[in-house]
Amino acid sequence: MRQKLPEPLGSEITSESLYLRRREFLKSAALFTGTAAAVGTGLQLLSHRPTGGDSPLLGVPGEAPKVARPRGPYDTDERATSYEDATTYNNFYEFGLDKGEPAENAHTLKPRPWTVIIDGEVHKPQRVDIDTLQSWFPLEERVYRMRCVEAWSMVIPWLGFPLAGLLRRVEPTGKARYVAFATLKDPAQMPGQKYPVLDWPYVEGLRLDEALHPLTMLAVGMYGRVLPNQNGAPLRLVVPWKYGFKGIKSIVRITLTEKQPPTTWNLANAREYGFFANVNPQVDHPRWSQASERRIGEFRRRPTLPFNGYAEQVASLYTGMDLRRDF
Ligand SMILES: Nc1nc2c(c(=O)[nH]1)N[C@H]1C(S)=C(S)[C@@H](COP(=O)(O)O)O[C@H]1N2
Ligand SMILES: [Mo]
Repeated sequence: MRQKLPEPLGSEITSESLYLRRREFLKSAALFTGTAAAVGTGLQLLSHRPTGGDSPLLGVPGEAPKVARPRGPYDTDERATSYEDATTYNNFYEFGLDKGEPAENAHTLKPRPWTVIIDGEVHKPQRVDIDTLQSWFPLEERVYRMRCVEAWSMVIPWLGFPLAGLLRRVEPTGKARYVAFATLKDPAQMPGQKYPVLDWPYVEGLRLDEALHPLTMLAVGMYGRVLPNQNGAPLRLVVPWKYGFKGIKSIVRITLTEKQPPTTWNLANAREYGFFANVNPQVDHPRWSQASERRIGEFRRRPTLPFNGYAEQVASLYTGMDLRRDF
C-alpha cells in the first residue's frame, strides 16, 4: 500500500513552541559562522515517535523525502536513499556481519533510558540522560551523502545537532586536541559482542578541529523520525566527508584527549583503515578501488568525489598533510 505523503517537518508544533525553538536556535546559531536550517521538530514529538510502523513524516520508499523547507547550505540536492534501504542495509557488527542482520537483531538494544558521559580534557564534564542532552540543542535536518569504505553510498536526511555545540558547552581545556567516542558495551543488548570479531566496545575518534567543523553532527534521528536501533540509536556520529566507519553508533561516552585515540578499524587492520579515513578516490583500499561507488538504489556506479563532495568545506583542515600517508 502506498503510504500517505509525508507532511512538512515541524508542521505539528504550535506557534508558541516554534517561537521558543527559534529563540534557542538564534542563541546557538551565534556560535557558528554558517547559518543552518533549523527544523522546528519538537523533541517531545520526536522522542515519542515509535521506531516501527507508519509515520506521517516518513518518506515514500524510493522517493526523496518531501521536506517543505528551504534547502540549507549543508544539504545535498541528490535524491535521498529510500527509508527501507537505509534501515535494512546496515553495518553494525554488534548485531551481526551481514547487511540485513542489524535490522533483524537490533530490537534487543534499549535506547532509553540512556546515559552519555562527556569527560576528559574539559572544564565541565557531564553525565547526562540522552533526553536532557537532546533538549540542549535545537534539531536540524541535514541531507548528507554517506560513503562506506566498502564502496557503496547512500543519501540520508539526518536529524541532529552540530557536535561543536556540545563540545563548546563542556568547555575543552587548552590540552584537548582529539575527541574519542565509544559505543555501548553490553553483550546482553548487543549479542555480536559475544564474538571477538572486533575489539569491543567499538571506538572512534576525530581531531578537535574536525570535531568542531560545522558539518560534523550528532544524529538522534533520520527521515524526520527517531533513529532506528540498527542506525545507531539513540545517538550516533555523522562526519560526511569521511568513510562511514567513522560514524560510530549508539554512543555512551565522548572523551576529549591530548593524544590521538585508538580507533576500532585501525586497530583491526592499520594497513587498510587509517585514523583520518577521509573519502579519497585517489587512494585505493589495498583490496579494491575507491575511484567509484555504488549508490544504493541505483544501477550504474558513479565516481567517488574527493572528501565525498565536501572538499570546498573541509579540504583546508588538511593543508600541509600528505593524505596518501595519513589516509
Ligand atoms: N558501533 C558501531 N558503529 C558503526 C559500525 C559498527 O559496526 N559498530 N559500522 C560503521 C560502518 S562501517 C558504517 S558504513 C556505518 C553504517 O551506518 P548505517 O548502517 O546507518 O548506514 O556505521 C558505522 N558505525
Ligand atoms: Mo562502512
